[in-house]
This record gives sequence, structure tokens and C-alpha cells, in this order.
Amino acid sequence: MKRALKWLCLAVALMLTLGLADSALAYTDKNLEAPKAKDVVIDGDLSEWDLSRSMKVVEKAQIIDQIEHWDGEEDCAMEVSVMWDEENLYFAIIISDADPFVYREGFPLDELDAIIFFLSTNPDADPDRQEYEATDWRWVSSVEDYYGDWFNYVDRDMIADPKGYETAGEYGDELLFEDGDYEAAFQTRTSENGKKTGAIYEIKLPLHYLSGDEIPVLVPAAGMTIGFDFSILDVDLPCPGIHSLRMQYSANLDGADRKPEMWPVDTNPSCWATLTFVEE
Ligand SMILES: [Ca+2]
Ligand SMILES: [Ca+2]
Ligand SMILES: [Ca+2]
Repeated sequence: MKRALKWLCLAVALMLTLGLADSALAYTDKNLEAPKAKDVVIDGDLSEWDLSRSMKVVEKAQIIDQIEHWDGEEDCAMEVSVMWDEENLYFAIIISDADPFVYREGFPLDELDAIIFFLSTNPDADPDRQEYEATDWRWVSSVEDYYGDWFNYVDRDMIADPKGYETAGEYGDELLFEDGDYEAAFQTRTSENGKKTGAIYEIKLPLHYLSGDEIPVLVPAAGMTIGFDFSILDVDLPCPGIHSLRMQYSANLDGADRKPEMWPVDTNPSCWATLTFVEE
């Protein structure tokens, strides 16, 4: 009898294990195509961009934190387009937010108006992986509109072996990437009567910033697909203790209660969407 019970437990454990393995994601099927860049000027004017291919963050199902603070598309939404060449990625980000530049000196960037980039610089990475590798990147950007500074925070804390590239900028007010060929510009979006309706970000990120002695530089090529995702963080009152609303491109949640752990992109790359480089 005892032995039968033991076998039953083993069988149940095995079923649970298999069941869990079954429900694991292998990147979501959301994908963005990035055409090859031609004559991009980083000035906050997107007239040289083909914006028809973009990832839209606008649905209630994409909220992963502070759902009670979302007042609809005009309060917080985002559209991201990407272009590439062999050395750089280019981002065009159109943000809807009536108060788009809430910045608080000395605060962690994820408690401000900010965006979060997620990408893998290893096109051969296992899309089933449940943990970040050294080639998985998560960085937060926030712009301070008065001085026009772009603050960045590269988060490597979730990586068991970051291969010499450690977390930087976690306390805010740090201009990572800034001393070189990184370029970023922004514009304020306004309605006809002059009211703020959002912001436009245009960013050129040289890929050598996401590399190190033991981490090779990604060289994009047409046909290559990598793990990729995007968050927007929105806070509208510059008060300490007020947490940002967060929306995630890949997320698909329902229910009235949302927590980032329900869509754990910060620790599990298999929840991410993907980006495919195309010729045009
Ligand atoms: Ca431009
Ligand atoms: Ca807002
Ligand atoms: Ca805001």
C-alpha cells in the first residue's frame, strides 16, 4: 500500500512537471518587423519614418501594474517603431500622456515617466529560456525635459552571470551611453489649443553599448529575429510614494488586479515578443 502511494505521488509530480513545461512560453507570437534604416536624423521629427509597422501599447490587457490609475489611451499609450543597420538600432516612440515628463531627481527611473527596453543580443538564444542570460538586456530610459537629459538604467541584477557587465544607473540621474555615439531627441506633442498630449522620442542606440569583453556585439542582418519587448511607465503626480502605471507590449491579462509578476518579463525572457530585421 505504502509503495503504491509512493508511485502515485511520483506520477502526480511527473504530471505536474510536464504540465508546467507545457504551459511555459517560447516568446509570445507578437512580432515587430524592423526595416533597414535610411537617412535617419535624430531630431524628434519622425517624417523619415515608415510608422505603419509599429508595436502598439494601448489595450487594457497590456496593463501589468497600477491598473486603477489608467484613464484610457490619452492618459497612457505608446507606439514603437524600430529600424536597424549593422551597427545601430533606431527607435521612434510616440507616447500619449497629458503629462509626459514627470521626472523626480534622485528617484529610481521606474518610479517616473519612463520606458523600458527589452532585447536579446543573441539571435540563437533559446526562446524557451526562463531566465535572463548575459545577452538579455533590460534598460530603463527617462527624459528630463527642462535640460533635455536622457537618463538610463541598465538592470543586470536578474542575471546569474552577467559576464562583467553589471547593473548601472539604478539610482537615477545617470547618463549612461551618453559619452559617444548614442543620440536621443524628444519633442512634446500638443493639441491644437496648445495642451500637452504626449511626447515623441527618437533614439539611436549603437549596439556596442550592449556588449563587453565576454559579450559579443549583435550585428543585425535581414531575416534575423531576436527577443524584444517594451514597457511604458506613467506617473502624473510628482509625489514620492506614487508608483507608476505600467503597460507591457507583450502582455495579455484580464481581471481587475494586475501585478508585474503576472507577466514576468523582468525575469523571464520567454514572455517577450520578438523583433525581425527586414530589408525594407
Ligand atoms: Ca528624425
Ligand atoms: Ca498619464
Ligand atoms: Ca505621465
